[in-house]
Amino acid sequence: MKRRKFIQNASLSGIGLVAGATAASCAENPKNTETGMPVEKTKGLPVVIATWNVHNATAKAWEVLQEGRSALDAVEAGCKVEEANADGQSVGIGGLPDRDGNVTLDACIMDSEGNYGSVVYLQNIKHPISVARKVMEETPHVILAGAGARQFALESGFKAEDLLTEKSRQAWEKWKETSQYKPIINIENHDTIGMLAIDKNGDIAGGCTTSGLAYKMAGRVGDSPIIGAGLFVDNEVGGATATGLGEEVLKTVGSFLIVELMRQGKSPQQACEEAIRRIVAKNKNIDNFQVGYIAVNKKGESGYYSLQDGFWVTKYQDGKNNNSPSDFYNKKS
Ligand code: SD4
Repeated sequence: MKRRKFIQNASLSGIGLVAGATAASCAENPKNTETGMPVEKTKGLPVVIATWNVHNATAKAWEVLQEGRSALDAVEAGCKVEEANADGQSVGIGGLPDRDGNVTLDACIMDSEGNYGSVVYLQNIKHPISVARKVMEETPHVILAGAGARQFALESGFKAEDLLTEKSRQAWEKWKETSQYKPIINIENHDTIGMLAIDKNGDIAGGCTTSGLAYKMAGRVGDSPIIGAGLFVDNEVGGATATGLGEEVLKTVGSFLIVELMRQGKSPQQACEEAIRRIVAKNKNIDNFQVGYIAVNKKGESGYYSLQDGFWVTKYQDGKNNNSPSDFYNKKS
Protein backbone atom coordinates (compact mmCIF):
# COMPACT_ATOMS: atom_id res chain seq x y z
CA MET A 1 0.00 0.00 0.00
CA LYS A 2 1.17 3.51 -0.80
CA ARG A 3 2.33 5.57 2.17
CA ARG A 4 -0.28 8.30 1.57
CA LYS A 5 -3.11 5.77 1.53
CA PHE A 6 -1.81 4.29 4.74
CA ILE A 7 -1.72 7.68 6.41
CA GLN A 8 -5.28 8.37 5.26
CA ASN A 9 -6.40 5.09 6.74
CA ALA A 10 -4.44 5.54 9.89
CA SER A 11 -6.59 7.08 12.54
CA LEU A 12 -5.21 7.25 16.01
CA SER A 13 -8.67 8.10 17.22
CA GLY A 14 -9.91 4.89 15.67
CA ILE A 15 -8.00 2.56 17.91
CA GLY A 16 -10.20 -0.36 18.84
CA LEU A 17 -10.68 -1.88 22.20
CA VAL A 18 -11.20 -5.41 23.27
CA ALA A 19 -12.89 -5.48 26.62
CA GLY A 20 -10.87 -7.46 29.10
CA ALA A 21 -12.39 -9.15 32.09
CA THR A 22 -14.64 -6.74 33.92
CA ALA A 23 -12.47 -4.39 35.88
CA ALA A 24 -14.01 -3.65 39.21
CA SER A 25 -12.61 -1.01 41.47
CA CYS A 26 -10.28 -2.49 44.04
CA ALA A 27 -13.00 -3.01 46.60
CA GLU A 28 -10.67 -4.58 49.15
CA ASN A 29 -8.62 -1.39 49.35
CA PRO A 30 -9.44 1.65 51.47
CA LYS A 31 -10.80 4.66 49.60
CA ASN A 32 -8.93 7.92 49.32
CA THR A 33 -10.78 10.58 51.29
CA GLU A 34 -10.24 13.28 48.69
CA THR A 35 -11.10 11.37 45.53
CA GLY A 36 -13.07 8.42 46.85
CA MET A 37 -10.86 6.16 44.76
CA PRO A 38 -9.10 3.03 46.02
CA VAL A 39 -5.71 3.47 47.61
CA GLU A 40 -3.18 0.78 48.32
CA LYS A 41 -1.55 1.02 51.73
CA THR A 42 2.07 0.39 52.53
CA LYS A 43 2.65 -3.25 53.15
CA GLY A 44 6.39 -3.36 53.06
CA LEU A 45 9.49 -3.66 51.01
CA PRO A 46 10.61 -5.01 48.69
CA VAL A 47 7.91 -4.58 46.11
CA VAL A 48 7.59 -5.25 42.39
CA ILE A 49 4.73 -3.93 40.30
CA ALA A 50 4.18 -4.34 36.56
CA THR A 51 1.66 -3.51 33.89
CA TRP A 52 -0.64 -6.33 32.76
CA ASN A 53 -0.88 -9.96 33.84
CA VAL A 54 2.76 -10.92 34.02
CA HIS A 55 3.11 -12.96 37.21
CA ASN A 56 6.10 -14.91 35.83
CA ALA A 57 7.93 -11.63 35.26
CA THR A 58 7.15 -10.22 38.71
CA ALA A 59 8.07 -13.59 40.27
CA LYS A 60 11.47 -13.44 38.59
CA ALA A 61 12.04 -9.86 39.75
CA TRP A 62 10.99 -10.81 43.28
CA GLU A 63 13.40 -13.77 43.26
CA VAL A 64 16.24 -11.42 42.30
CA LEU A 65 15.34 -9.08 45.16
CA GLN A 66 15.22 -12.02 47.59
CA GLU A 67 18.79 -12.82 46.58
CA GLY A 68 19.71 -9.37 47.89
CA ARG A 69 20.39 -7.98 44.43
CA SER A 70 19.40 -4.49 43.28
CA ALA A 71 16.08 -3.14 42.03
CA LEU A 72 17.86 -2.56 38.72
CA ASP A 73 18.80 -6.24 38.42
CA ALA A 74 15.23 -7.14 39.36
CA VAL A 75 13.51 -5.05 36.68
CA GLU A 76 15.93 -6.19 34.00
CA ALA A 77 15.41 -9.86 34.88
CA GLY A 78 11.64 -9.40 35.12
CA CYS A 79 11.33 -7.63 31.77
CA LYS A 80 13.48 -10.31 30.12
CA VAL A 81 10.94 -12.98 31.06
CA GLU A 82 8.32 -11.32 28.86
CA GLU A 83 10.79 -10.41 26.11
CA ALA A 84 11.64 -14.11 25.79
CA ASN A 85 7.99 -15.19 25.77
CA ALA A 86 7.24 -15.82 22.09
CA ASP A 87 3.50 -16.05 22.77
CA GLY A 88 3.31 -12.43 23.96
CA GLN A 89 2.75 -10.34 20.81
CA SER A 90 3.67 -6.99 22.27
CA VAL A 91 7.18 -7.46 23.65
CA GLY A 92 10.46 -8.96 22.45
CA ILE A 93 10.36 -12.09 20.29
CA GLY A 94 6.92 -12.62 18.80
CA GLY A 95 6.07 -8.91 18.92
CA LEU A 96 3.68 -7.79 16.19
CA PRO A 97 5.57 -6.03 13.40
CA ASP A 98 5.19 -2.62 11.82
CA ARG A 99 3.17 -2.29 8.62
CA ASP A 100 6.16 -3.48 6.58
CA GLY A 101 6.54 -6.67 8.59
CA ASN A 102 9.53 -5.56 10.66
CA VAL A 103 9.57 -6.20 14.41
CA THR A 104 11.08 -3.08 15.97
CA LEU A 105 11.60 -2.86 19.70
CA ASP A 106 11.75 0.04 22.16
CA ALA A 107 12.98 -0.24 25.75
CA CYS A 108 14.43 1.79 28.57
CA ILE A 109 15.72 1.31 32.06
CA MET A 110 16.37 3.76 34.91
CA ASP A 111 18.26 3.24 38.14
CA SER A 112 18.01 4.74 41.60
CA GLU A 113 20.78 7.24 40.90
CA GLY A 114 18.87 8.83 38.05
CA ASN A 115 20.84 7.10 35.31
CA TYR A 116 18.89 6.10 32.24
CA GLY A 117 19.51 4.08 29.09
CA SER A 118 17.31 3.42 26.12
CA VAL A 119 17.11 1.77 22.73
CA VAL A 120 14.60 2.74 20.07
CA TYR A 121 13.69 1.01 16.83
CA LEU A 122 15.97 -1.92 17.65
CA GLN A 123 15.69 -4.93 15.33
CA ASN A 124 16.72 -8.59 15.68
CA ILE A 125 17.73 -8.47 19.33
CA LYS A 126 15.43 -10.31 21.74
CA HIS A 127 16.39 -8.45 24.93
CA PRO A 128 16.24 -4.69 24.31
CA ILE A 129 15.99 -4.07 28.08
CA SER A 130 19.51 -5.49 28.51
CA VAL A 131 20.83 -3.47 25.59
CA ALA A 132 19.26 -0.37 27.19
CA ARG A 133 21.09 -1.19 30.42
CA LYS A 134 24.36 -1.47 28.53
CA VAL A 135 23.71 1.88 26.86
CA MET A 136 23.26 3.31 30.36
CA GLU A 137 26.30 1.66 31.89
CA GLU A 138 28.80 1.41 29.08
CA THR A 139 28.32 4.37 26.75
CA PRO A 140 28.49 8.15 27.18
CA HIS A 141 24.93 8.35 25.73
CA VAL A 142 21.41 7.66 26.92
CA ILE A 143 19.60 6.64 23.72
CA LEU A 144 20.76 4.56 20.78
CA ALA A 145 18.48 4.10 17.77
CA GLY A 146 17.99 1.66 14.92
CA ALA A 147 21.05 0.35 13.12
CA GLY A 148 23.41 1.95 15.64
CA ALA A 149 21.61 0.31 18.55
CA ARG A 150 21.73 -3.04 16.76
CA GLN A 151 25.43 -2.64 15.99
CA PHE A 152 26.14 -1.78 19.63
CA ALA A 153 24.15 -4.82 20.76
CA LEU A 154 26.04 -7.15 18.43
CA GLU A 155 29.38 -5.71 19.51
CA SER A 156 28.29 -6.25 23.11
CA GLY A 157 27.72 -9.94 22.49
CA PHE A 158 23.96 -10.09 21.86
CA LYS A 159 22.85 -12.58 19.22
CA ALA A 160 20.96 -11.49 16.09
CA GLU A 161 17.78 -13.47 15.51
CA ASP A 162 14.55 -13.29 13.57
CA LEU A 163 11.92 -11.98 16.01
CA LEU A 164 8.91 -12.41 13.70
CA THR A 165 7.24 -15.64 14.78
CA GLU A 166 4.89 -17.58 12.53
CA LYS A 167 1.93 -16.50 14.70
CA SER A 168 2.81 -12.81 14.32
CA ARG A 169 3.63 -13.19 10.61
CA GLN A 170 0.19 -14.68 10.01
CA ALA A 171 -1.47 -11.87 11.98
CA TRP A 172 0.39 -9.32 9.84
CA GLU A 173 -0.62 -11.11 6.61
CA LYS A 174 -4.24 -10.94 7.77
CA TRP A 175 -3.90 -7.28 8.70
CA LYS A 176 -2.62 -6.51 5.20
CA GLU A 177 -5.99 -7.61 3.76
CA THR A 178 -7.46 -4.32 5.03
CA SER A 179 -4.38 -2.37 6.19
CA GLN A 180 -6.55 -0.46 8.63
CA TYR A 181 -4.48 1.15 11.37
CA LYS A 182 -6.57 0.15 14.36
CA PRO A 183 -4.29 -1.46 16.92
CA ILE A 184 -6.18 -3.54 19.38
CA ILE A 185 -5.41 -2.50 22.91
CA ASN A 186 -5.90 -4.69 26.00
CA ILE A 187 -5.28 -7.75 23.90
CA GLU A 188 -4.83 -10.89 26.00
CA ASN A 189 -4.42 -8.73 29.09
CA HIS A 190 -0.84 -8.36 28.02
CA ASP A 191 0.93 -5.53 26.30
CA THR A 192 3.92 -3.26 26.90
CA ILE A 193 5.66 -4.30 30.09
CA GLY A 194 6.46 -1.48 32.47
CA MET A 195 7.96 -2.64 35.74
CA LEU A 196 8.93 -0.82 38.94
CA ALA A 197 10.85 -2.38 41.81
CA ILE A 198 11.97 -1.18 45.23
CA ASP A 199 14.66 -3.22 46.91
CA LYS A 200 14.94 -3.86 50.65
CA ASN A 201 17.03 -0.68 51.06
CA GLY A 202 14.25 1.41 49.54
CA ASP A 203 16.06 2.05 46.27
CA ILE A 204 13.85 2.25 43.20
CA ALA A 205 14.44 1.23 39.57
CA GLY A 206 12.20 0.84 36.55
CA GLY A 207 12.14 -0.75 33.12
CA CYS A 208 9.83 -0.60 30.15
CA THR A 209 9.92 -2.80 27.05
CA THR A 210 7.68 -3.13 24.01
CA SER A 211 7.33 -3.88 20.33
CA GLY A 212 5.17 -0.76 20.18
CA LEU A 213 1.86 -0.45 18.44
CA ALA A 214 1.14 -3.20 15.94
CA TYR A 215 1.34 -2.18 12.27
CA LYS A 216 2.73 1.25 13.12
CA MET A 217 4.45 3.25 10.39
CA ALA A 218 8.06 2.31 9.72
CA GLY A 219 10.24 4.39 12.00
CA ARG A 220 7.57 5.10 14.60
CA VAL A 221 8.80 5.30 18.18
CA GLY A 222 6.40 5.35 21.10
CA ASP A 223 6.52 6.53 24.68
CA SER A 224 8.05 3.40 26.18
CA PRO A 225 11.74 4.19 25.61
CA ILE A 226 11.42 7.92 26.27
CA ILE A 227 12.43 9.15 29.69
CA GLY A 228 9.58 10.88 31.49
CA ALA A 229 6.95 9.51 29.11
CA GLY A 230 6.96 5.70 29.32
CA LEU A 231 9.04 5.58 32.50
CA PHE A 232 10.43 7.82 35.19
CA VAL A 233 12.12 7.11 38.49
CA ASP A 234 13.26 9.58 41.11
CA ASN A 235 14.70 7.78 44.09
CA GLU A 236 13.66 10.59 46.46
CA VAL A 237 10.02 10.23 45.48
CA GLY A 238 9.00 7.12 43.51
CA GLY A 239 8.52 5.83 40.00
CA ALA A 240 5.88 5.52 37.31
CA THR A 241 5.47 3.73 34.00
CA ALA A 242 2.91 3.58 31.23
CA THR A 243 1.16 1.36 28.74
CA GLY A 244 -1.26 2.17 25.94
CA LEU A 245 -1.32 4.72 23.16
CA GLY A 246 2.19 6.14 23.36
CA GLU A 247 1.36 9.29 21.44
CA GLU A 248 -0.95 10.43 24.28
CA VAL A 249 1.55 9.49 26.98
CA LEU A 250 4.29 11.40 25.16
CA LYS A 251 2.18 14.54 24.76
CA THR A 252 1.52 14.70 28.48
CA VAL A 253 4.92 13.36 29.64
CA GLY A 254 2.88 11.04 31.81
CA SER A 255 5.41 9.21 33.97
CA PHE A 256 7.34 12.35 34.88
CA LEU A 257 4.04 14.06 35.65
CA ILE A 258 3.08 11.27 38.05
CA VAL A 259 6.40 11.38 39.89
CA GLU A 260 6.19 15.16 40.20
CA LEU A 261 2.61 14.94 41.49
CA MET A 262 3.81 12.45 44.12
CA ARG A 263 6.61 14.87 45.02
CA GLN A 264 3.92 17.47 45.66
CA GLY A 265 2.20 15.12 48.10
CA LYS A 266 -0.23 13.10 46.00
CA SER A 267 -0.47 9.37 46.63
CA PRO A 268 0.52 7.06 43.76
CA GLN A 269 -3.18 6.42 43.13
CA GLN A 270 -4.09 10.10 43.05
CA ALA A 271 -1.12 10.85 40.80
CA CYS A 272 -2.07 8.13 38.28
CA GLU A 273 -5.65 9.41 38.21
CA GLU A 274 -4.50 12.99 37.64
CA ALA A 275 -2.27 11.90 34.75
CA ILE A 276 -5.22 10.14 33.10
CA ARG A 277 -7.41 13.22 33.67
CA ARG A 278 -4.72 15.30 31.95
CA ILE A 279 -5.13 13.11 28.84
CA VAL A 280 -8.91 13.35 29.07
CA ALA A 281 -8.68 17.15 29.19
CA LYS A 282 -6.65 17.20 25.96
CA ASN A 283 -8.88 14.89 23.92
CA LYS A 284 -12.37 15.45 22.57
CA ASN A 285 -12.90 11.74 22.03
CA ILE A 286 -11.54 9.39 24.67
CA ASP A 287 -13.60 6.34 23.74
CA ASN A 288 -11.24 4.70 21.31
CA PHE A 289 -7.84 4.44 22.92
CA GLN A 290 -6.33 3.13 26.11
CA VAL A 291 -3.65 4.42 28.48
CA GLY A 292 -2.75 2.80 31.79
CA TYR A 293 -0.33 3.96 34.48
CA ILE A 294 1.24 2.33 37.51
CA ALA A 295 3.22 4.10 40.22
CA VAL A 296 5.02 3.46 43.50
CA ASN A 297 6.28 5.87 46.10
CA LYS A 298 9.26 5.64 48.39
CA LYS A 299 7.16 4.04 51.14
CA GLY A 300 6.21 1.13 48.91
CA GLU A 301 2.65 2.37 48.38
CA SER A 302 1.38 1.79 44.88
CA GLY A 303 -1.38 2.99 42.60
CA TYR A 304 -2.70 2.27 39.14
CA TYR A 305 -5.38 3.67 36.90
CA SER A 306 -6.38 3.56 33.25
CA LEU A 307 -8.53 5.39 30.78
CA GLN A 308 -10.61 2.36 29.80
CA ASP A 309 -11.73 -0.90 31.29
CA GLY A 310 -9.45 -3.87 30.72
CA PHE A 311 -6.14 -2.76 32.24
CA TRP A 312 -4.56 -5.20 34.72
CA VAL A 313 -1.63 -4.93 37.06
CA THR A 314 0.58 -7.53 38.72
CA LYS A 315 2.13 -6.81 42.10
CA TYR A 316 4.47 -8.88 44.24
CA GLN A 317 4.56 -7.65 47.82
CA ASP A 318 4.61 -9.31 51.23
CA GLY A 319 5.35 -12.62 49.54
CA LYS A 320 2.20 -12.52 47.42
CA ASN A 321 2.10 -12.25 43.65
CA ASN A 322 -1.33 -10.89 42.66
CA ASN A 323 -3.03 -9.79 39.44
CA SER A 324 -5.65 -7.08 39.86
CA PRO A 325 -7.96 -5.25 37.48
CA SER A 326 -7.45 -1.51 37.45
CA ASP A 327 -10.11 1.05 38.13
CA PHE A 328 -10.66 3.26 35.08
CA TYR A 329 -11.97 6.67 34.03
CA ASN A 330 -14.30 6.05 31.12
CA LYS A 331 -17.31 4.37 32.71
CA LYS A 332 -19.77 5.37 29.98
CA SER A 333 -18.37 3.59 26.93
C1 SD4 B 1 3.64 2.38 22.46
N1 SD4 B 1 2.98 2.40 24.76
O1 SD4 B 1 4.53 2.04 21.70
C2 SD4 B 1 3.39 1.54 23.67
C3 SD4 B 1 2.42 0.47 23.32
C4 SD4 B 1 1.67 -0.12 24.46
O2 SD4 B 1 -0.05 -1.23 25.37
O3 SD4 B 1 1.92 0.15 25.60
N2 SD4 B 1 0.65 -0.85 24.28
O4 SD4 B 1 2.91 3.33 22.24
